[in-house]
Amino acid sequence: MISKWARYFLAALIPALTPAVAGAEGYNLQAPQTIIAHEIYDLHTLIFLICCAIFVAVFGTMTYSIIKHRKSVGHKAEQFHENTLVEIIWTIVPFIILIGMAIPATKTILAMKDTSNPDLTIKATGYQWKWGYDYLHEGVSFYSSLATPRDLVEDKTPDGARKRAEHANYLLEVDHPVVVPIGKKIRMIVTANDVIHAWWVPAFGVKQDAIPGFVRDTWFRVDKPGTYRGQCAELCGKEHGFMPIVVEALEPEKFALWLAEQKKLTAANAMASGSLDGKGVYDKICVACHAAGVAGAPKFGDKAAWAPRLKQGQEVLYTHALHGFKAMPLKGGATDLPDEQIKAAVDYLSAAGK
Ligand code: HEC
Ligand SMILES: [Cu+2]
Repeated sequence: MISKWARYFLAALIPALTPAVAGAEGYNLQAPQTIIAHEIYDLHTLIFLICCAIFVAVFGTMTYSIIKHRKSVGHKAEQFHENTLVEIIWTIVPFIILIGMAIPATKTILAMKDTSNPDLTIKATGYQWKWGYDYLHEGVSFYSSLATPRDLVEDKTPDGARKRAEHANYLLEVDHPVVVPIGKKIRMIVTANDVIHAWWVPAFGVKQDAIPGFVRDTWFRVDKPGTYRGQCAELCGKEHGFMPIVVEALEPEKFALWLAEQKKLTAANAMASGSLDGKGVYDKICVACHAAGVAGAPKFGDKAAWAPRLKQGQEVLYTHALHGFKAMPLKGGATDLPDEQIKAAVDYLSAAGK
């Protein structure tokens, strides 16, 4: 028979635990979106329940003993010093409990570390205080910074408190989110440029320290399109709270469009910063024919002349410029220039002809 006290104890404990076990929003981990996050979630629940069972067993026994066997009802203390059986039991039982928790936990950790055969590799670099992303083998790079207006953060706008409350993703929004395709294995390579940061997206079950001078990796595969939010999870300076992470998961077709668009932007940025100098190449080489429109060469900036050529698409123009086309000589005659430089010059010419 359960004593009256034990029943009171259980009656108090069960409602206190129900929200966490039932996964009520706000008390539990975020809804898992990847296999790993699911495994972590289930481990969390399992170990939490084991802890609860131990708690109930230990405190139940203790409370029962204290009340039932108290001195005032005339109970005399039992002596079991150097009782081998008891000592063996209280060594073996915790051992079994620990092994029972370690086996599933180790399986999950091994799965978390299995970054083999990714479909896409993205490098995330932590900076004080933003994230830089490089899509390796794709030539796409950008920085991702906090998009919440500074005035709102520093409470300089009138009625700031209300406006902050209306800002659904206050401090969890960025100018350029990381975009990934759904259903694909994404390998994240994580490092840092200055101090230690950590790339953390709770719904993916991913939390990886970003350490300067070291490269660590992790992976995830999201199945549902959507926007997932995370934060830097390593105290990294005064604006540690202002370098959130936003991951946009798109259908593969939409992702391909996005990637193509980014490639163009990245090439344009590289050109603007001088590393791919389309204008420089044009001024040195292509200008000879294209400035005035020599021998049927489409004139620089002449929209009517460029319109039908642009219609062919950039890839065709690259090929013609690289390999020659009718009176257009191979690489405009500058055969020693790398392909990328010629392509940059084509971009420069076609941008002017748009
Ligand atoms: C010796 C003169 C000459 C030079 C130098 C030259 N081009 Fe041309 N280019 C032409 C002529 C002529 C055409 C027109 C070919 C045609 O369609 O008949 C042309 C056409 C092109 C076209 C359009 C191809 C098409 O499919 O319509 C591109 C793009 C182009 N040139 C890029 C360049 C670039 C980039 C350079 C510098 C690296 C360059 N050209 C240097 C003569 C030149
Ligand atoms: Cu940080």
